[in-house]
Amino acid sequence: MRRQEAHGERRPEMATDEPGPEASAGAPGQDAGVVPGADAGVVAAGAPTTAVVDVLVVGAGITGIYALYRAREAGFSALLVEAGAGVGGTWFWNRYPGARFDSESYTYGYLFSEELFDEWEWQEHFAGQPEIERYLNHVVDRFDLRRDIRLGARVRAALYDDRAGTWRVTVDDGSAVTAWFLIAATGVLSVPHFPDVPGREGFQGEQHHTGLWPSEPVHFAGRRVAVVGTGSSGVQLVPVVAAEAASLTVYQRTANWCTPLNNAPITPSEQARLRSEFDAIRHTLNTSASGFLHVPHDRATFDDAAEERLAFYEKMWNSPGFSKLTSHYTDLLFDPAANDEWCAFIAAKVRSIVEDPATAERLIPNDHRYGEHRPPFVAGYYEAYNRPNVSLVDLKQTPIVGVTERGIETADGLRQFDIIVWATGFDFGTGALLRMGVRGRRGVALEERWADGPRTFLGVQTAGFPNFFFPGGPHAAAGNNPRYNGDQVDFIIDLLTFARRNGYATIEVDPAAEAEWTAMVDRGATRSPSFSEASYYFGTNIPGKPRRYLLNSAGRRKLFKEIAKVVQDNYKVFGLSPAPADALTPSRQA
Ligand code: NA7
Repeated sequence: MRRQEAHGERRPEMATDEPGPEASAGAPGQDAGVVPGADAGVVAAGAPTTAVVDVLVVGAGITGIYALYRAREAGFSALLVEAGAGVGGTWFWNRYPGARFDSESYTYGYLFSEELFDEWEWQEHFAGQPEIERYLNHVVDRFDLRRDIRLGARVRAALYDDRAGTWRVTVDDGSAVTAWFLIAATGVLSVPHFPDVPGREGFQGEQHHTGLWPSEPVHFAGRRVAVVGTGSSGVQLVPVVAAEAASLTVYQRTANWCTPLNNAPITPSEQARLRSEFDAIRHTLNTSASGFLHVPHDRATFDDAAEERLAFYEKMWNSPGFSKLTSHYTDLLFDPAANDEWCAFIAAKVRSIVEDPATAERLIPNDHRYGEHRPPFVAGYYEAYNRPNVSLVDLKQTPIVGVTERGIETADGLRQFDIIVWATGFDFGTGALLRMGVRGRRGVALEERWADGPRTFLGVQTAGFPNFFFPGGPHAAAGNNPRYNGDQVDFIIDLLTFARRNGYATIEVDPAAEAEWTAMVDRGATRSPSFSEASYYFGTNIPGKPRRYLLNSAGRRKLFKEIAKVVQDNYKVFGLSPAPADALTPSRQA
């Protein structure tokens, strides 16, 4: 048997008369010669050929990197394939000027290693994209993960082989991978959405999507620029472009309740405090409902007198990032009157910042309350409209008619541009999973099974797709994403380890448990506090997409509770079965 260089650690117990990886990968249906934890004779990462691994991770974002780390630490052979030319996922693709965290840097990064936490000094409370990308590259090198990462490799198809119990995954670099377990860490904001505007392809200038930003710098200086979209990405980009471009025209369909991010450098004494409080920080982040460090408030709006409320709102306005949601009055999202007061406060701020009253009015939302859409956090956004080179077009009054070779035509005429930036969002939640050619038992397509929206158990598995997991996908988070996604990765790797220890190779969730979790998500989505149906969390920004809730409406505590129950019950909710009869016994026990 020709054995190629193993990319994982060499397994001394692997006898040479065992079926080779090429045979296994070439025809898993006839040759199920590998079980999890047993031989994983795989090829070097980067080689466009065939590999066999215990765990194949798709996506080198923050979740995928962690899944690779955990899988390897648990003794599984693992490979990660990533479509991008670098690691980082969202933080690789969204490299537009102004892109940055709006969760505190040290709450978003990894917590599995105190050494890592100690040695990486985030420069700002809310790091910008270049620093985030550097951090993720550092993690990959620090834990020697790069040797198991293949970049520039987009998954084209993932087929479950009923007979062998393995996944056969084909990648667009010409390679194929056979894996026992397939972990799609493909992200929720990874398929950019371009609006279906007539003539878009024919524009003769430059055009970019914030979520597909090129590595080479885009030069705005002296150019006429359009930014379409005023979600979190658009409002981060606008002040940066405004400072450089000859002119900037912002096309807004829906105004958002933007409040200041209140970023700042992390001082040496703060760095020292972060280090010394690592255990407490990790504990809070690993247990809090939101996955943030912010301390919840203990008062409701009308517990305070008008004057006290004003002082509190001022304090909130000046507080960092999401604390405006997590540390606000307890009834902010439950009592419309309470919410209206906060909105009135923000509206007054907008009017006080934006000099042109008509522009100010257009920037104030009139169709949703605070928290019904994902709130963006800004630095210099409203101020940008005071520059003479910046103007705002309200698409509700003058909708886009089309894009011509020279610019954007709205109901009130054509404006000419050198650059158009589409900050128009993503096919959230399910976009990437449904484009990966996933076929489960009996060839059933994931897009068929989810034709009416995703059905999941804990946002990690769907029935009929054994050994297929999707942490950080639909029904996953409702707070600081990496914390939820990390909980799911931990759960999955622990489950895989349990299965291996007990001689199981096939893991498939009970459809009844899936139905229950999905119904719970749907029920919660109609209750306060929830995002409105107009938000992309219901998929409504994508024409034809089923209107189903895509987050975990019950929150993290419910996830914890369910996980504890499942573990306590020895994972019985998952159908666990041994590998096909001719497969090897797992060689390693956890
Ligand atoms: P978002 O938040 O989905 O924002 C997309 C923006 O693009 C939003 O203002 C949309 O207006 C606008 N949009 C979408 N389609 C159109 C069309 N056809 N015409 C005009 N305007 C349009 O995406 P972001 O990238 O800003 O943020 C995504 C996430 O990244 C964010 O939530 C954070 O988690 C980080 P609409 O509101 O739909 O009227």
